Amino acid sequence: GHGRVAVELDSSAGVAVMKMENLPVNSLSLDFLTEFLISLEKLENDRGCRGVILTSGAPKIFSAGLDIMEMYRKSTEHYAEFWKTVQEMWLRLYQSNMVTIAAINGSSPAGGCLMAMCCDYRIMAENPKYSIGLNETQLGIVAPFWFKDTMVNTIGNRATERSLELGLLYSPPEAHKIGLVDQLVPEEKIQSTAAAVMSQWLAIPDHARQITKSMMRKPTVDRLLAHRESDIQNFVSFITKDAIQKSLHMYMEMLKQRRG
Ligand code: CO8
Repeated sequence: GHGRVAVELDSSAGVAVMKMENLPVNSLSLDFLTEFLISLEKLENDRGCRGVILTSGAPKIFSAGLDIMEMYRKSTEHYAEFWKTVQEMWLRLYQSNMVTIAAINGSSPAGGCLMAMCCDYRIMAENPKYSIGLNETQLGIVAPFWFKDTMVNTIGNRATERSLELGLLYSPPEAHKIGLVDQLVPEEKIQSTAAAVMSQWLAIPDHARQITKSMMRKPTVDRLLAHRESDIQNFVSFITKDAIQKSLHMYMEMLKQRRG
């Protein structure tokens, strides 16, 4: 399929808006991640684009995180391919040369929170119905070390330890308080605020900012690059365990029942 990532480039500002439109909840399926990577790569190679605002076209949801169906009753080959693509998304987004701003206009659990944390700056709509966090342990699964590293780099060690062990999903004010998001705004102001923040960041010379970003993030990236293959093997052997498949099944049933 096509058109699950809508890209609008404002050439005069040098800023693109990347709107995720994998309805209903922007779950990160293999197909969606592949399309996302192609769109990001195009912008990365476009000299006319210096900044990206990442946001959602799905009502009330930024992204529901990794597509659970990609982790359930599939072949080991499929799991390996899926995980490699998740790694690739993180590597590309976390190391982007562009200024990346997340305009979090909905809930953002797990992989959705990871995507937001990859950005240089996070603005969240102050809607009490939205939440954000790495809730993996609530599904009976464990966030990989590079999810953990990304969170440590964002909110520090202690807040990460507590967040990860309890699988906490934070309301916007809580997320702001611990620094998981940088700014809260009324929902209708989120795009204009993102554009205003973007112009502040773009006032800094690209070269100096890019080298600084790389200096901050490279050690974290290098850790995954050094263990990329074993991280894939870990994921495959973890996700194929009966107990884990059972946990995912129960979690999906819980989601269904919650809906009534
Ligand atoms: N993957 C696949 N399908 C999903 C997902 C998902 N992550 N989330 C929701 N859906 C589906 C629902 O099952 C439902 O499908 P259907 O209509 O066919 O029954 C549809 O999307 C709509 O969902 P809801 O009715 O629940 O919509 P709501 O608006 O009420 O709620 C939420 C939206 C808040 C996103 C809610 O669906 C939710 O909480 N989803 C689960 C989010 C979550 O926990 N994601 C974690 C995924 S794991 C991850 O990202 C990192 C894993 C790291 C792996 C490490 C292993 C080693």
